[in-house]
Amino acid sequence: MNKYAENVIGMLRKKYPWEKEYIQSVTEVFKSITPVLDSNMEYQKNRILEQLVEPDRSISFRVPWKDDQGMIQINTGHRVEFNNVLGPYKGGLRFHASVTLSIIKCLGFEQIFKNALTGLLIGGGKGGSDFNPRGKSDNEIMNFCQSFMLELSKHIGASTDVPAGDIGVGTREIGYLFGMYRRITKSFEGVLTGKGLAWGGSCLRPEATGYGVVYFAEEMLKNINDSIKGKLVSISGFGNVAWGVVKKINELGGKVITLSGPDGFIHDPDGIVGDKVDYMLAMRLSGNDRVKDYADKYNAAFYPNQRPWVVPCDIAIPCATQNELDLSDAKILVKNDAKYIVEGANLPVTMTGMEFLEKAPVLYAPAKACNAGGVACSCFEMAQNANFMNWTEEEVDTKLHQVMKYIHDQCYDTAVEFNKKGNYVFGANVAGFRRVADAVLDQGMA
Ligand code: NDP
Ligand code: 2IT
Repeated sequence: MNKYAENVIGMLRKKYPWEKEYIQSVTEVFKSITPVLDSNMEYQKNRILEQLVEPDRSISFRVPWKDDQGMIQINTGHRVEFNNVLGPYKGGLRFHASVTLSIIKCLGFEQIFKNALTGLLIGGGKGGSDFNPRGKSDNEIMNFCQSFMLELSKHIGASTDVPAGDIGVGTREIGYLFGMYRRITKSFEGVLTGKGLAWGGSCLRPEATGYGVVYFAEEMLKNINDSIKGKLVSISGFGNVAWGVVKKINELGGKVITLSGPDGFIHDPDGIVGDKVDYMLAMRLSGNDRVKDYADKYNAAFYPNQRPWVVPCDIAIPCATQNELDLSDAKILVKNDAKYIVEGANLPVTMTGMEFLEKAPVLYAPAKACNAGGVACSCFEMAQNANFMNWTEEEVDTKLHQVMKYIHDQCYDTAVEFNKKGNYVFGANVAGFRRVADAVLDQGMA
């Protein structure tokens, strides 16, 4: 690694020794950008890395709410506004018991470069809470969202910071959050994305992340004269991203044969097609964190407490959460002749898994490049809201396709420029970093 980058990581380790996830994501990006830092001293002279690793501001707050028994519950909320050199802070809200400030900073850091890769005008941010939506009633979810927004509303706005969904936050939660923002501020504006279609949402936003992942994969395969048609695809998760991936893979003639949840995975050799795809949505909305229900209903095999990567496939697409595919999973996939690993979730592959995949005979696409379709569509939603207009499904889909091809080509071309053809991790990190870092230089923050 470049010496300057090493020093900045050392400084982070000293200052925030408990932020392991955050430091991991910074290290991963800094490893890649070594040749750029080596060849351009302007970045070091202007202390660009120090400027990027310290968020513009990070807000943590208490979220009190009442459960259905009338008991007061307390959770912690966060919003990290990382960097707005390319546009309003933009990134999702995650509600999950595992949320900590370190995880939000790690996701927010990734988001800066992901958003930069889209070529659109969006900066980087992320937020969330350790609130666990599993098993909560609709009323409890609403109470929590309203209390969360009571504080968050002081910090966000259509041209300052625009949150969206992530794990545990879908259209229902965005609805409660948006309703409370509107009541507090009297303002009906594009302050959140992922809204319902009837009240300012964009068509295809629910599908956009998953569709984008598959559009990216399609470009990657096309580039070596291959296609999705006839491919066996293993995925993890059964949430929003997984659902979009399944729909688009089916449309392009591939076959998805696995899904997973915290309870284990299912293997359905007939493919997740027809009403099985709708059933994914029903399972998600049921509030049960079980994928076994699918196996019971459709007579598929269920493997408790295991991950789906043992099933032979051509394409593996992790779509659940961070660090869900480790070195041993990566080795099994390669041994079983998987040719493409495409990240639907954010940071799903562990550091050692990544290092192995970068050298393995596979094409490996990192999340910040291939799951950027969600945030890109969020930006389309902001544009529609700013103009009080709605675009058609065809318009949104065409633009989404263009953005994903643009991201693919940037990653590919940047890797070629540095003699690392086919290394999408390198291409994504360098292309994203250069756009942000050069904007910081142009805007004279140093
Ligand atoms: P959902 O909440 O719709 O689904 C998440 C899925 O992952 C659920 O099946 C969930 O089960 C499972 N999951 C969550 N945490 C864990 C865990 N610790 N162990 C095992 N399983 C887990 O979220 P999304 O589909 O929106 O998000 C999935 C991934 O995609 C995340 O990494 C997210 O950051 C990323 N992403 C999402 C975008 C979006 O637009 N929604 C955009 C870009 C990336 P359970 O809840 O029961 O734990
Ligand atoms: O990780 C992500 O890119 C998201 N959760 C979507 C962010 C957004 O603002 O749409």
